[in-house]
Amino acid sequence: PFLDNILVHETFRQGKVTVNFIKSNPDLFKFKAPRNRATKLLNYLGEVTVNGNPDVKKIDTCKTFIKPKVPKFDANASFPEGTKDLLTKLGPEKFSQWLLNEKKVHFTDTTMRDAHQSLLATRMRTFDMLAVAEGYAKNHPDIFSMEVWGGATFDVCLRFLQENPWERLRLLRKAMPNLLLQMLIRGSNGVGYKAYSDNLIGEFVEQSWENGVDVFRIFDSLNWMKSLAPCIEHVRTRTKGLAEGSICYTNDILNPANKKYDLKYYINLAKEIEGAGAHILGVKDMAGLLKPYAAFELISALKSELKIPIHLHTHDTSSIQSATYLKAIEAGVDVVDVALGGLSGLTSQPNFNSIVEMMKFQDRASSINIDSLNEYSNYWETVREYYYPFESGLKAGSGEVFKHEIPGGQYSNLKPQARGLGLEERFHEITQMYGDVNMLFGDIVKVTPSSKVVGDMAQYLVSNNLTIQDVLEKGDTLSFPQSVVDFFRGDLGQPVGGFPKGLQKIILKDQKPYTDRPNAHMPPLDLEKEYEEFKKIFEHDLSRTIEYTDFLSYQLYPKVFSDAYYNHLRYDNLMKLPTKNFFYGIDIEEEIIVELDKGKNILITLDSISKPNSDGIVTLYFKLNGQGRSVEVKDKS
Ligand code: 3PY
Ligand code: ZN
Repeated sequence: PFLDNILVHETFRQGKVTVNFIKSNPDLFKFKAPRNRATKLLNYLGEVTVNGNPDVKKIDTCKTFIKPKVPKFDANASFPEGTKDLLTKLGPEKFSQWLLNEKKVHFTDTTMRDAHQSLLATRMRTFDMLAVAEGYAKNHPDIFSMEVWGGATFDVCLRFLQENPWERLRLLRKAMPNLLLQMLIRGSNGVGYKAYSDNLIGEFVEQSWENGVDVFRIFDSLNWMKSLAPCIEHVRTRTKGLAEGSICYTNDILNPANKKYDLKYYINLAKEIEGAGAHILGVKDMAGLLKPYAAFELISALKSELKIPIHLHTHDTSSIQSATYLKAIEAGVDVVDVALGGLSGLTSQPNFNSIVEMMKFQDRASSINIDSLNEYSNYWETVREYYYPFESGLKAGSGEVFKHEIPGGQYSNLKPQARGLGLEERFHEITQMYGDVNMLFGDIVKVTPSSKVVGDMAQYLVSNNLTIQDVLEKGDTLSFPQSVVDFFRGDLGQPVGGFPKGLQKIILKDQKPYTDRPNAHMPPLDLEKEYEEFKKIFEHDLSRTIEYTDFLSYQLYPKVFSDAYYNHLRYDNLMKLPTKNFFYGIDIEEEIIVELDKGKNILITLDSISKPNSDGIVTLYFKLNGQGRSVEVKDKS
């Protein structure tokens, strides 16, 4: 290919080659790779069949899968009008008024974001979503919104699923053009774990809107208004979408001993969020701590104090959160977050299907077709089996969540993490320590990324057999996890009531903390210049077109993006493979159809696999559209 590039080069063809020809023409090194996509996919299938998917740590050899049943829909019918059409017609301000005037309770379906983030370590693949997205949008036009993006899905898409999160968004947008698509954004932390330059977050918000997001649920992991407000402003000024500024709920407003996070605190914060221009107020109960009677108090007060609609989110870790929804609905909440039955409950959201049944024949009942909803729940129940290695192993709801206050998504991750550290049998010590660390830190709001700091500290203390007392007495001799040091320096902002000063000194030692916005220390990114630099690094293989959204992925997660990019060059777009084959490879005589492009399908079958030769090389004999193809793979076992 290098010679080809020389032969077609303008300078060469004009016979003007000098000694510096190669040095001064770096584009000679840009090779147009053959677009042999099917071969690349066969190489992947060969690799994963012989050596496994590195993300799947434990295989159950007895496991069998049932083919998921996709509920019927009319592919030729047009999409019935839904909330997205209404937003386009009304614009965000009037849309918000429309919602406020609705009598029935509305639903956000979190199945494609928070539900699998909280139950299956965020591993749900676009393939399984796309199989039902169009039918779901056609059969359920009365759903308020589909939460499909943001939170941890962005990182996990690239890091573990080898998918482009922007492509997921665009495909879902196309498949559900009538419904509002919703994302979760961590204010100044975007979809990452640290603060980013303000102009990068602005750009990210704008591109999220351009690629399909309508509702931006914005929160700050410390409920710090200074980090929330700029993001609300980005949505207002750079998109025509809805800014859902959110309060993160912690502690218990009905506990008389709780002087910090009482009703007054939440009402004041909510008013500030409304004042900053939010179109909707989100009440984000990330750990599922909002008990039923507290929900009635809180939602009633918010309804009487605010002029914008209220959208409630919870996790069913304790298993009593449907009672919370009942009381919140009685108090007038406008929208609640639910997950389809097959992916609901425990650390996920309450059961959509059952909540719709609960509201049947009531004043605020919704018009959702429950029979169809049940079919989609069954679909997800079957699909869920493909993801068995990522199940957390939790079997029942736990009242202990009211003690340790661990967010749903983190709780289900903590168990595998403890296993990884060899601390599985001390899991309950870790959860208890989490609660103790929270109190040591001054009772902070705990949600990504502040929750990670508390989790890191709890695991550090348990694994080193240290106590809270040890931290206070000999903390100056201990070296704490980096995330804890960064947090006490002010890198995630300022917690409610400030940092406990004595502890801050113990943790920071000689470092100086700061109290302004972490973003204030970051100069704006020179987007144009950086994009050009980015293209120089990545635009050398034309089999993967570089897009501006890739540049944003790179800015948020440089290493993760690079790895995913090179993986794409090697194996092509793995999003196209069925989930069973992506995680577990292909069986002998199994047939798979892969749609490379619209209407362009390939049929793959595996005929046989050789024994490893003396170099450990295994040959897999495939048929690709009936033609024999062999692939060689080094057996790493
Ligand atoms: C996230 O930030 O990913 C969350 O889901 C927080 O609750
Ligand atoms: Zn959540």
